[in-house]
Amino acid sequence: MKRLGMAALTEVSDAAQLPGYDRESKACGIVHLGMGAFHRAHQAVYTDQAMSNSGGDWRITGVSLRSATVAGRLQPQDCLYSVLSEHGEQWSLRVIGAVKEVLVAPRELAKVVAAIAAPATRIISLTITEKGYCLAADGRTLDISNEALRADRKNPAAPTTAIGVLALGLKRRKELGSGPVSLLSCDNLSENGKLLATVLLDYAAEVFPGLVTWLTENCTFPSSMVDRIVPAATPARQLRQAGLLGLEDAGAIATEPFSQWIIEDSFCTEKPDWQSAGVQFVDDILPYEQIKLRLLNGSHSAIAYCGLLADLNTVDEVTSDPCLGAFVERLMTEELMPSLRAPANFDLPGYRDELLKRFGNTSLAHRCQQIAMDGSEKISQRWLPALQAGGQQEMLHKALAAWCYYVLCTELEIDDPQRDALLALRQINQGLPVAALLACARINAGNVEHFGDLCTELEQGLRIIGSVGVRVFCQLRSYAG
Ligand code: CS2
Repeated sequence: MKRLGMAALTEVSDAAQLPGYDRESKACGIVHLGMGAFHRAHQAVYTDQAMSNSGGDWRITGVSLRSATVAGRLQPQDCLYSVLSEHGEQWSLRVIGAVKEVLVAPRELAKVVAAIAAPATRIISLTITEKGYCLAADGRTLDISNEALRADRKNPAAPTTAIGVLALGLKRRKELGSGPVSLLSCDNLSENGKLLATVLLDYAAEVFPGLVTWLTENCTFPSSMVDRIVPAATPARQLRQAGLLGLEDAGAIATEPFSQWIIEDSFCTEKPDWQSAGVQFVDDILPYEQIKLRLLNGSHSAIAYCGLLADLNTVDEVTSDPCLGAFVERLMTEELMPSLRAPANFDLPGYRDELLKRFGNTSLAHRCQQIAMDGSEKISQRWLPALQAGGQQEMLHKALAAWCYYVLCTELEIDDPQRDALLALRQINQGLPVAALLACARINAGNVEHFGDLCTELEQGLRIIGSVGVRVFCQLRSYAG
């Protein structure tokens, strides 16, 4: 089978939609840090559609911060790749042309810096995941004890962290007089734009003090809420997708039909015609972020940990399990929904119903293991605000118990920036170090009321999971006290 690329575009199957613009004539306007599947199935698709609708020089220079895998897959096919959206019988396939090149920061730092500093670059967007922000235990400021960041602070001309690379590029931009740039965070963190501004300014204040005023005068940091479920690609699924496309595609991504992007309207530069591609611009992003983070991501994490303990592999297997499915629905309806302040006319029950359908999408085969990753970073974004909101929390505590059990009482693989600390807690044989574990997830006596009671309840929960299993545990009406 031939491979996808500019020369093979005419051989793409009729079932696939092609970029609706002349690719070669479009220059880059966006630098994106973090070229994972999520960016390629979300922001890049909106940008592709915006250029099809209204033109503009908005192609994307992608930057991988660590691995050369994505560059190795995309460069040989002129950075073209296909996105399959699928739910049951319904599917559609399109080839995305928005990405112009993929740079690998560890080996091409000078090019990355030049791209950030180029006058043509008007937007720098990021999907660097929660841990990329290097947040301290307070969840709001830069973690100066972070090892990679410490190395960057010592040697800011050769950074490896996203923050270090961004700061170096922006310093160059200032020196060249290339003008303002909008910095757009697309990660699952509440008020992601504010957090990005804080960590970047904290870092700059220490290593490039002369940059701080320039940043405040030349950059804005719109927050945004991004939503599309994008499971990690598998070779088997890519093979099937190649069959639909009629060409081999090493960058193939499969996702769901649903996609949403809500952005705070605070750009200091022009932007692509994203609105025509379905992006919603709002003045106050917070309620939308909270709804998505708590109801989608909060439920997702509960599904992942309960699913792993029940020996289930995928999200749809968990939500179709009679005990766990009912548990997830109660968590959403009885606890997470009441903790939220929805904007006027927002249909929260409708949103939940749609989420349950999305979770039930068997085409995605979204693995619990993928969502379980980086729990120590995700939990404070997804569960802590609901813990702090008061009200009924029985299910939420059970979800938290499932995470604690997974870390402390199983042999299951842990993929987490605090892996070493979590494994050390797993080794402790005397008692259950629940409080120490919660502290790793930024939950402590300082930010949650009745923290001691919570720990006692969780310890009891862990024992119950150990004796009756997670399914029965999740069904128990009340066990605390
Ligand atoms: C998931 C998210 O992996 C995870 O932690 O909860 O990636 C989720 O699929 C997206 O935020 C959906 O928009």
